Amino acid sequence: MNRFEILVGDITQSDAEAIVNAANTSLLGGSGVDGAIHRAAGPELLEACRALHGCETGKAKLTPGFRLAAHYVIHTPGPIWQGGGMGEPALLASCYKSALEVAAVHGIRTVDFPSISTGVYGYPLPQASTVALKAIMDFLRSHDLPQRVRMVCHTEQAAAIYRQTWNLWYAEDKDMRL
Ligand code: AR6
Repeated sequence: MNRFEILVGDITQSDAEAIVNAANTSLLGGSGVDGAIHRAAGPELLEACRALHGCETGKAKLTPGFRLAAHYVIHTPGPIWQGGGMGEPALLASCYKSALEVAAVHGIRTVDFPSISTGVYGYPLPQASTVALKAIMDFLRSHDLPQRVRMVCHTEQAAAIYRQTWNLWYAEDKDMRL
């Protein structure tokens, strides 16, 4: 099994043990992938999120997946893009790292990510993909869990940008190849 893959799809349909939600700091739902995950998981997800009392940008918190095929949802609020000089890259990297740490601590073997911050929050995809792939690859190289991580892009165009970034930095990575 390749430890890392990039694919196109709807993350609410994922068969991974955990999916990551590009949330906001209230954790009380929203539009985009957050709205889609809440709709697919059912109202129990909102109740579970209420009990968490929010989450800081760059941190991550776990809930059950309820009606999703995924057993867990790992919620992480990404940074809002403000031009790149307000700590956005470090915060975005922290989202991926925190989500993977939560997964590892809970013994979760497979995790699917959406492209955090690149919708409503406006983070440009080329920059976001560089940060995302570095954070994921650094984590996988130093941890046995999760065994597999996938980037689930909503469009072929987004996946093409992730693949381009992959080819630029990681094409030599034989153990993790796509
Ligand atoms: N599966 C996979 N990816 C998806 C899906 C899906 N079903 N739907 C959208 N995307 P966004 P953000 C992609 O806006 O930028 C919410 O209101 C989408 O194409 O969902 O982190 C939250 O509550 C894009 O590339 O998240 C926050 O307030 C990516 O998911 C705010 O939006 C992220 O887009 C968070 O904004």
